[in-house]
Amino acid sequence: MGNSHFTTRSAILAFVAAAAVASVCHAAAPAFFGAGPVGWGKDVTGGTGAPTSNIFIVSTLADLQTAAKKKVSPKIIFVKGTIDATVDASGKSKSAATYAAGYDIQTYASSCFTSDGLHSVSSSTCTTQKNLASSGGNAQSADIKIALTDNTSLIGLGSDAKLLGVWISLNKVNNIIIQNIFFEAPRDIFAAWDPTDGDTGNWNSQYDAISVHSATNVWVDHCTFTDGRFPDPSAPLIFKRVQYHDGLIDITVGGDLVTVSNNIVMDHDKTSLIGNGDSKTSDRGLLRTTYYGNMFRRTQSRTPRVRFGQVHLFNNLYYGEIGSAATYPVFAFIGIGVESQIVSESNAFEIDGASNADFAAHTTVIQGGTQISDTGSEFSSTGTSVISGLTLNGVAQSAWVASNHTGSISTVATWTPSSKYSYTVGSKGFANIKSAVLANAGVGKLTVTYTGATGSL
Ligand SMILES: *[C@@H]1O[C@H](CO)[C@@H](O)[C@H](O)[C@H]1NC(C)=O
Ligand SMILES: CC(=O)N[C@H]1CO[C@H](CO)[C@@H](O)[C@@H]1O
Repeated sequence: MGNSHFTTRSAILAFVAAAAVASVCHAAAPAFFGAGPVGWGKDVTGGTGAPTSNIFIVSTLADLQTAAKKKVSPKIIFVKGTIDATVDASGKSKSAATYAAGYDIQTYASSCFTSDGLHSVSSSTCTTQKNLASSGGNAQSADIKIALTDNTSLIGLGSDAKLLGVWISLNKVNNIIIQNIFFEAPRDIFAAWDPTDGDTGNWNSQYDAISVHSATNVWVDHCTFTDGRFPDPSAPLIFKRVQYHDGLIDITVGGDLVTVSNNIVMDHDKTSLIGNGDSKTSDRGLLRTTYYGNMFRRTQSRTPRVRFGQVHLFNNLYYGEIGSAATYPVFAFIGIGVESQIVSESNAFEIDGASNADFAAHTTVIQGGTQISDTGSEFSSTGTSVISGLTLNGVAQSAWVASNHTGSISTVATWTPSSKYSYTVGSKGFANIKSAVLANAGVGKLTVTYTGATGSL
């Protein structure tokens, strides 16, 4: 309360077509939350200014595919209602058989690996299963992948636009807006077991809700992301729990100039990866990303996990759970990876019932990095009262380092966000940050209408 940037609950994005040209405006949006992207993605315009021939309203996966493939620019794709890529046109759930009849994950696992999962073995059954996984994977990818083109906005109409099981691929494209959409994370039906990943192997999957791969100028705003109907604990146990999900918003291979704002990001493990390899030094100077006004709720890790990038986190609300009853127990909110340059300002961290040592163990994890700077973040183990003296980089620094971090970490910022772009830290203090984010984040907080003509699909 008391801060005008945060008190306006909803903004109206009205898209009204006049004559041949749609006037696309963010009318009446509050200065901070809705007007336009702040931060590294500040220059994003997406499909703004699209003529009506380049404006499409889609309600089916097929129409979304068609609209995405149109080679026109600038372009606006409005999503109306629910598009569910996990079911076929008759409403039947897609399964391995949909994409590769004869594939069975249990048969794949038992024919390709020793019973402890630690070693690969070969057999003709394994070869058959791997071939089916490969062709099935290609078929699933072609089915659920929506590759957007330059200068595109993908925006949910009203407050109930949903993309379920869809993979939005931003691959070598520039200038994209994604707004006001509920995303249920896609699942890779052909998840692969890697016995050499970690000490005891791991399942890995291919699809993110949104992949920013070598793409630049991207703004993801006022969306909701979740595993939804397919929470990780519902997956089968084969060696370990099968992990059908990859990231929600992953930024890799030279992705750059990205803003992720005002989203609810919840019930997921590997949430937002920035940089996918310690040896990818070509990412130096890139992967620049700003996150503000987001709620990360019951996310296990990577909010975000950063390599190389200058990453700015401000006014985000983190809500984690620990303990045996947690469905998505937090491993660590922020991953400090190789050459990462994270500047954190006025974030709110909540883990109910957590001790100071729990916060120290779960707020950050050092994964090859050497630096993080923070000012103004606060911690609460009750959801209301703030733990005094517990800071990310302040007096309790020794506790952070001692609890789980080998070596020391610099708390001095290596870059200054205000020298790169103008922004306002809208809320300060745990309670103000929490109430502002709860009031503003996620799908349905913008009211998006469009009454004009559309192009033909
Ligand atoms: C995207 O928009 C920019 C700025 O108007 C323009 O220069 C560029 O050619 C557009 N890209 C495509 C593929 O049309
Ligand atoms: C005490 C504590 O939180 N230990 C954790 C340190 O980090 C490793 C992984 O990097 C975890 O496995 C430990 O549980």
